[in-house]
Parts: sequence; C-alpha cells; structure tokens
Amino acid sequence: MVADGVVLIGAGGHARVVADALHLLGWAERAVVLDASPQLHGTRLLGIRVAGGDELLPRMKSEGFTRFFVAVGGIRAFGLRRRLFEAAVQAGLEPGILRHPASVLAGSAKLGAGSQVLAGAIVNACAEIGENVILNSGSIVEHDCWIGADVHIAPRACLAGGVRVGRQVHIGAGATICENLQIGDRAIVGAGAVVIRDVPPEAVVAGVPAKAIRRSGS
Ligand code: JB2
Repeated sequence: MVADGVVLIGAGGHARVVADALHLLGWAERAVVLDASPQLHGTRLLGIRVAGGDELLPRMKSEGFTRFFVAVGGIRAFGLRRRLFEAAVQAGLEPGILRHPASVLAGSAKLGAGSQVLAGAIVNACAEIGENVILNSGSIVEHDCWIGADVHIAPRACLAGGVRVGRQVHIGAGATICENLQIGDRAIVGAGAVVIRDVPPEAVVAGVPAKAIRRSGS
C-alpha cells in the first residue's frame, strides 16, 4: 500500500519531464505511471513503474494513490488531456499541482488544480492559471494574465502582461503574445510567432507578425 502516491497518466516525452520533476520533489518513490500502450506495461519511466493502462484508474485510490497528473502534452492532445483529467477525478483522485523547484511563482499568482509549472517558468503577479495547464520550460506568464483550462504554453513562449487565453489553447515554443491581447478557445499559436492582435477561437496563427493560416482541427 502506497501512502499519498502520485499517478502519472502517460509515459511519453512530456511524462519524462514530469517524472524528472517528481524525482526532484521527492515524490517519485510513491509514483506510478499508466499508459495506453501495452508494450510499455511492466517497463519503467525514469525508474517509475508503468503499471498498466487507464483501466487501473478506478483502483488506484484503494491502493493509496491520492493525486494525479495528466502527463500527455502534445499539440493534438487537448481533448485527450481533458478526458484523462475527468477520468482520474471520476476515479476519486485529486489533481496535483506541480511546481518545479527551479520555477518562479509570484506570491499573488494563482495556480489551478492539475497545473504544471516546469523548469525555469515564471508566473508573475496576479496571474491566474486554470485547471490542467502546462507552463513548459522557460515560459513566461506576466502579471495579470488569465489562462483557461487545458492550455499548453510551450517552452520559452512569453505572454506579456494582461493577456487572456481561452480553454485548450496551444502557444508554440518561443512565441510572444503582446500585452492585453485575447487568444480564443482552442486556438493554436505557431512556434516563434509574434502575436500583435487578438486571435479568434479555433484560429491557427503563425509568423511575425502572426497571421491566420487555417482553423484548428482542420
Ligand atoms: O488515453 C491514454 C493515452 N493516449 C496516449 N491514456 C494513457 N494513460 N496514455 C495515453 N497515451 C500515451 O501518451 C501514449 O501511449 C504515449 O506513450 C504517450 C504520448 O507520448 P508522446 O511522446 O507521443 O507525446 P507527449 O504528449 O508525451 O509529448 C509531446 O508533447 C510534449 C509537450 C512531445 O511532442 C514532446 O516532445 C513535447 N515536449
């Protein structure tokens, strides 16, 4: 029986980043991984046992696991991340909050359940981060930003002050969003883009300055 154990959902690239942070936080000894790929069952992810698939979720709580992280992070994975989050909550687990020891969080910032603030990320004053959000390595979320559920801010992306980001948005690596702009639900901002105007829901924008190139999901 594990006391106060952590369930990682997913065993791919993003999960390795999360697992490494769990080691640094001293949580890895009481962690287990679930992954959809049967080939991974019985293997280890940075030393953490991959016990099986999501069919094990309903019995995790009775085995002493209390918290979970959705450790699938890819650009196409927003709906999947939401489904996995809800399945784990349904199974009686609580979404954890992951703050990498080398991240910086302002005292007045708020982190939603299940959020992950990874190495070198900065969340500044009065920013509000939603549920199940990934603030990836070196990303900057400036003062008074508001980030909706299931958003992924990729490495080195920078949101200037007062930016509002809807649900299930992907902000690509190294992108910059200028002050006070709004990014609509399920929009995708390409890597390296510089966004100088609001982005409508489900738009895909890229370039400098960023322009719409298609709709997300199309
Ligand atoms: O329903 C599922 C499920 N679907 C896929 N349940 C569980 N428990 N696991 C699932 N998976 C598993 O997620 C796959 O079997 C696979 O092992 C893993 C996804 O791994 P992958 O490396 O393809 O993606 P990722 O989301 O971990 O990482 C991507 O996104 C990161 C943000 C990569 O592009 C990374 O390079 C990137 N940094």
